[in-house]
Amino acid sequence: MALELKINRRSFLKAAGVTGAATFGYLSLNQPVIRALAQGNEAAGEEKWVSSVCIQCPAGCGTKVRVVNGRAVKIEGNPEHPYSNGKLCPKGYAGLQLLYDADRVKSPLKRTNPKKGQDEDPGFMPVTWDEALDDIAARLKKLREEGKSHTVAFLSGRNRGRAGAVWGTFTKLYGTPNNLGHSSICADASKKARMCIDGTDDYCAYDWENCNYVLNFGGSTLEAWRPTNLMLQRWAYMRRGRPVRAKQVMIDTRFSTTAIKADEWLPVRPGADGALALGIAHVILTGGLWDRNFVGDFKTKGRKFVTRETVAKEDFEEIWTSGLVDWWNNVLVNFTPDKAAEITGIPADRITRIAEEFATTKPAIAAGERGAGAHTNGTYNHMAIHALNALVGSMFATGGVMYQMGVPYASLSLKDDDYMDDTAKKADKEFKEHKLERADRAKSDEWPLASNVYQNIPDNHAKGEPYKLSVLFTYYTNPLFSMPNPQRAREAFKDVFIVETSSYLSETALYADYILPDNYYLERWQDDTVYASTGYPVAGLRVPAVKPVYNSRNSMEVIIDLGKRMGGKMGEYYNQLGSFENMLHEISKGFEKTPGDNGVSSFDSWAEKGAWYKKPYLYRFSGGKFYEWDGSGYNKEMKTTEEVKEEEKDGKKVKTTTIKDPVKDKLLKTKSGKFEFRSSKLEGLTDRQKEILKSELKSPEFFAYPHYEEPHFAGKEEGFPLHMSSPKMITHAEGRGANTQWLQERFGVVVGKGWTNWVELNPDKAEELGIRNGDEVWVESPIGKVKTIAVINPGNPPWMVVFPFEHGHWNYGRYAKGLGANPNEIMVNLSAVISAQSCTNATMVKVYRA
Ligand SMILES: Nc1nc2c(c(=O)[nH]1)N[C@H]1C(S)=C(S)[C@@H](COP(=O)(O)OP(=O)(O)OC[C@H]3O[C@@H](n4cnc5c(=O)[nH]c(N)nc54)[C@H](O)[C@@H]3O)O[C@H]1N2
Ligand SMILES: Nc1nc2c(c(=O)[nH]1)N[C@H]1C(S)=C(S)[C@@H](COP(=O)(O)OP(=O)(O)OC[C@H]3O[C@@H](n4cnc5c(=O)[nH]c(N)nc54)[C@H](O)[C@@H]3O)O[C@H]1N2
Ligand code: SF4
Ligand SMILES: [Mo]
Repeated sequence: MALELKINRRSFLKAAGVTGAATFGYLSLNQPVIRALAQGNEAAGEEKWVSSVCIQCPAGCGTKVRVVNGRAVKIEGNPEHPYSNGKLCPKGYAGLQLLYDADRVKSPLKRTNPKKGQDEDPGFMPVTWDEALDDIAARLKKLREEGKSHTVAFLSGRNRGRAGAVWGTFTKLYGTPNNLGHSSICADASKKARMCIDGTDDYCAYDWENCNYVLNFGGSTLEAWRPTNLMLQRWAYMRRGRPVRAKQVMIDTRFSTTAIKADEWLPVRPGADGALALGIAHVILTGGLWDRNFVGDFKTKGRKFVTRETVAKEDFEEIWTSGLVDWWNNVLVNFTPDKAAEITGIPADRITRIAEEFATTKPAIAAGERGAGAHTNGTYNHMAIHALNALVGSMFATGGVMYQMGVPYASLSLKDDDYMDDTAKKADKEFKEHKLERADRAKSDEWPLASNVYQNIPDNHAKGEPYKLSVLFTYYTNPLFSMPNPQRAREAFKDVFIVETSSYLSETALYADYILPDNYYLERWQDDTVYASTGYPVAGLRVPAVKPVYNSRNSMEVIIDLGKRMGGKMGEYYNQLGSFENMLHEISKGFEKTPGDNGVSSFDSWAEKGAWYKKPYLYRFSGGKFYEWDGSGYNKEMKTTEEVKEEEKDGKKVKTTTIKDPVKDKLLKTKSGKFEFRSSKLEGLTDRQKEILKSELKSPEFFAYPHYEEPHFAGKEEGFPLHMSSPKMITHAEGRGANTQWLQERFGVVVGKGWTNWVELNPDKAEELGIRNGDEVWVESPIGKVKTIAVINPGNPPWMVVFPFEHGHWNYGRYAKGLGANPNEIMVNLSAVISAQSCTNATMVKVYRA
């Protein structure tokens, strides 16, 4: 440290030629000398660096935690983790403040006031872990005996690694179908859209490093999306780190940071992304610009699609796609750039130019996230966007789109199936036979393809349909805050017995009957497999950096402990399993067979390095064919094979032919084994399911195609004039970051605001409304109004009101409580068809001075 300590901060910055402005922000903190200066001279005593993984967003960046005398004093990016590469986003560095937050829940708490409400004091009383868990186990056992096990629900949000499996096993053995997630308030529209047309129910992974043109429909590359930290690094590489600079086109309803930094911003009308994508598809097809290797061609060479002229099916031969001619004849034939311009507000000649650039500047990617998705038509928007990737041949191509490969964990030797007793088996059977529904109604005829319908749970419970809930466990999710119109949950959940696992006094915690505080992420063991992003698999590991500061326990261990207390077959299973830590040891045995690129091949080496990963991505589309990695290159063609077997059966020779289609099995998992412009998944719904879906659509005849479905906006008919969107800031950590002082200080980096959120208004609109910068204003929707501060932003279109998410907590500790306003309080609960994506961008409001 001696060298660094001799340099004072100012003279160093001068010598390095760095201006004050350039050191502002997080990137500068990665430079080793500044880092050393920031750490100061506190290194006396025992020092160690422990590997962990950040969890302030779903990126899962590997970290290194500097621990001095048992206290964590610094978090940095883990250079061994391929997402971090030694770097973090601003939130990652700020994690220490949450660890040492004085308002953390310090021990298990039991409610003494049976009345629940926003203004009710729960009268929490500290209890021991044994008291709490025995009491909860007794309640759960009684419900089981009464035949009501299905009324117990487990609601989880930020599940990482094996956490989802832990909840899955508990619900399965207990006998409830209610293992519920939060993905419908997150980003299910893009996942379900892909499932409908290319067969994979997941986000895409993208080869950004090799991509030359990005059409981004509402994915907030420089502020959110995922994995945020890696996206920031890739953006820099695409723009400055290589000889060919990739072009970035940002399609957003606001002049976001990404839009500011992109080459072009297309200020699309809210919910109109699907129309833009169709206009682009029309230009690609009429211009003869589609990828012939992937899509195929007319039998007559040189022929193109012609506006307003249908095509005979037999005239076109598709290769890796299906349904193109049907899609053209039904949807695209009249969907000219002029039509797209009318809907999107983007001039037709600009749409044409962008389409031509996109199709000719290869490799190109069309992507996006909640911007295009969080609308009633969000699933169809994403189908239309994703279809562009097929048209230009980007599926599995270098610089294109991939799917995330899984981590080769060893499976547990203990099989939960063997420990299902009669109650568990009955619940499982009845659910599979549709006699029993989930509390959110996902998988019912109304939502057959939805993974979750989180935002409807309060209404379903209130109506008693499918039934009333008795017990609700919440893990890493805050339904009383993060869903649209959370008043519904505040009312409905008054009579539900809630067990909350948060380490913070969240809004949901105020309704809890028990709080079982989880260890903070720097205090616990937990694996962390990445979401779709790199394509190749990555598994991080959280190693406890410090001993729990308070009397908290890892929720994963707590649920296993609770399982043991349940007795019977369930108890047996959990006694055999032992602990979550055992589970991690066992799954890590998979690394013995497949060592990571950094040499990780055991639990110990995983814990030391903090990450296992294995490159490269195994599949590649090139020159019209699919190839698989054979150890040295993409040399193995993925060909369909026929295996004919002759067997003797009952004295007769029987011939069986097995067709193996590796592309269909591994990549394009649709019914046709192709990328489907006409979705067999949607056409394959039951008659009843189709009837319900079509009844929701304005264009029911197009239900199986990527198409523009006119969005519904709450408040439009009642005359509310302005569209409200509620995006994430780079300093925002989902609904759980408002207690981080460092981030709050500069929460609105671009607008220069801290410790609050705000609404952004266009200057002309503000003048019309008599509102000045900094004025207190009411934002009112059909369901209520909230007060916040106006920010006049010349980049904001006149029809938009931008209202960032994060604030408006009525609990959550001294730093968060009472700051700003929660846009969800005035957001009407709408869900997109098919995916049940909750529509964060579909409420209309009025704004006036307070
Ligand atoms: N900093 C930060 N990063 C995060 C998270 C976080 O909490 N903080 N959370 C993570 C999670 S859980 C998720 S799901 C992802 C979400 O990542 P994103 O989907 O990228 O995030 P959002 O901010 O919800 O929305 C993206 C953009 O959509 C725009 N938009 C709104 N309406 C429309 C529209 O009609 N059309 C178009 N084209 N754009 C529109 C918004 O202005 C915003 O810029 O982010 C992840 N990354
Ligand atoms: N207006 C608006 N609303 C949105 C969004 C938006 O952009 N705008 N984004 C949506 C999206 S993309 C998402 S993913 C959701 C997120 O919404 P939620 O699923 O509700 O997630 P969070 O709001 O982050 O709440 C997480 C909860 O976890 C608790 N918690 C924190 N640390 C720990 C821990 O270590 N252990 C445990 N067990 N609990 C912990 C916190 O107390 C908090 O109550 O919000 C959605 N809502
Ligand atoms: S991108 Fe997400 S996981 Fe990575 S450092 Fe930032 S908040 Fe943490
Ligand atoms: Mo999310």
